[in-house]
Amino acid sequence: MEKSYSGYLEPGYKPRDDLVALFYLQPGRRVSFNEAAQAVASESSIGTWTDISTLSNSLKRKLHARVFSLNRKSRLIEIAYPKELFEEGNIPQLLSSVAGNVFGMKEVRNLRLLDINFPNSYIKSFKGPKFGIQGVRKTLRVKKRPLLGSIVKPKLGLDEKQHAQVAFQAWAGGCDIVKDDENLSSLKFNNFEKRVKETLKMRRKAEQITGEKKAYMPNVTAPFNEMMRRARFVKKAGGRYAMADIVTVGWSALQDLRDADLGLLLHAHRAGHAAFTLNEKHGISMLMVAKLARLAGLDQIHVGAIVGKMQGRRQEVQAIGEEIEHSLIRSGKKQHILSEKWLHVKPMLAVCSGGLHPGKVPPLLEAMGNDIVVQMGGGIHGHPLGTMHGAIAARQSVDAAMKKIPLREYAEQHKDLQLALRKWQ
Ligand code: RUB
Ligand code: CA
Repeated sequence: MEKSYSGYLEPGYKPRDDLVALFYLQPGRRVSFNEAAQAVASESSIGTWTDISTLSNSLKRKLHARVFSLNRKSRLIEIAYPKELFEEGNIPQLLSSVAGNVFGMKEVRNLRLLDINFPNSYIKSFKGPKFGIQGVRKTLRVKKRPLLGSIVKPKLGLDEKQHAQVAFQAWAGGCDIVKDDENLSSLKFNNFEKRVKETLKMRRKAEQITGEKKAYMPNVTAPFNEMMRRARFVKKAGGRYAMADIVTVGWSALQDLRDADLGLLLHAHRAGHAAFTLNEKHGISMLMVAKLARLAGLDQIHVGAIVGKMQGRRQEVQAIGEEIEHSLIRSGKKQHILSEKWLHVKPMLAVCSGGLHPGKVPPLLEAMGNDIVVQMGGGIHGHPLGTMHGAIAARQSVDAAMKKIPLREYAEQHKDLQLALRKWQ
C-alpha cells in the first residue's frame, strides 16, 4: 500500500464532535480490507496517493479521518471525520468529500455510503424544512388520515387547460394534492405560467365545491435562475407548493430554493436516484438522500411505495419513513430518518408513489403508517369511469383503511372502489 494511505486506522476511537460515515466496502483486487478502508478515509479527508512534503505530521494528526470500526464479515466500516473538514451549511462540499473521489478509487471494488451521523454543530447550520409534516397537515387541514395525491397523466402531452381540467377532476373526487410529473416543465404545448394560472383557478373551484383545502404542486425544475423565477411566480399566483426533481437540479439549487424562504411547501421528486441508490453494494443509499433532503429543507420526499411499480426494499423504505429497527445500518439503533430528532429541524413527510391503486392502500398503510402522502397517477386516471371516479375510489380506499374495514367489504357499498378493485385486483 502507498505510505500515504496508512495511518488512518484507529480502532476503538470514540467519536465525539465528529461527523461519522457508515460505508459498505469491498476492496479492489489484491487490496486488503484494512488498506481499502484507509484509502477511503484518506482520500475523503486530507490524503492523496503518495506522501507529500506539504502535509506535516501535526496537520495530519489534527485533520485526518479515522477508520474506527471495521467488520470484515459484514463489510461495514465507520469513519470519523473532524468537523473542521466541513463547511457548515454546504451539502455539495460535504458530498465532494465523503461521496466524491472515493467511489472511483482502484483500492475499491464496491463502496456504498449508507449513512452519516451529523454532529449538532453541523445540523445547526441548516434551516431544515420550513413546514414539515405538521405544516403540510395544517395547510391541508387534514389531521390524521394519510394525504391523497395524484400526478396529472399522461406525464407529457396535455395542454394547459386540459391539465387543469384533469387536476380539477382529481381534487373534486377527493385528492388533497395534485402534482405535475417529473418531466413536465415549460414546453411548447404546455407553458409553465399558463398552466399554473389555469390549474390554480381550478384548485379554487375545487375548494369551493368540496369545502376542503387543496394543493397544486407545479414542477419548477429548470436551470437555477429560471427555477427560482418560476417558484416566485407560483407564490405570486397564489400557490402553496413547488416541486423539484432533487437529483437533477442538485443540492446547491435546492439549498437556495429553501433559503429563499418563499413560503412555499417544497416537494422532492427523486427521479434518477436509482442510478446510484439501487445497487446494494455501490453508490449512495436512498436513506442518505432522504437525510440530505431534510437537511436541505425540503418538506416531503418520494421514498418508495414497497407495494408499487418501483424498486425499493421494504426495509429501507420503512426505515426512511417509519420507525423500525434498520438492521442494515446499525443493529439495535432505531432509525426513522425523516423524523429522527434533530434539534430545530422539522420532520419531513414521506411520499409513497409509483404503481399504486386503491387496492394497494391497506398494505401500504400497514407498512408505512398514516403520516404519508399516498400518491396515484395511473391508479386514478386509469379508473374505468375516468379521473373523478378514480379519485373517489382512491379516497374510499383510504377511508376504508382508516376504519379498518376490508376493502372488498367496503366496496359492496362503494361503487367506484368496486370498479377499481375489479380492474386491478
Ligand atoms: C407515479 C410516477 C412517479 C413515481 C416515481 O405514477 O410516475 O413519478 O412515483 O417513483 P403512477 P418513486 O402512479 O402512474 O405509477 O416515487 O419511486 O420515486
Ligand atoms: Ca412520474
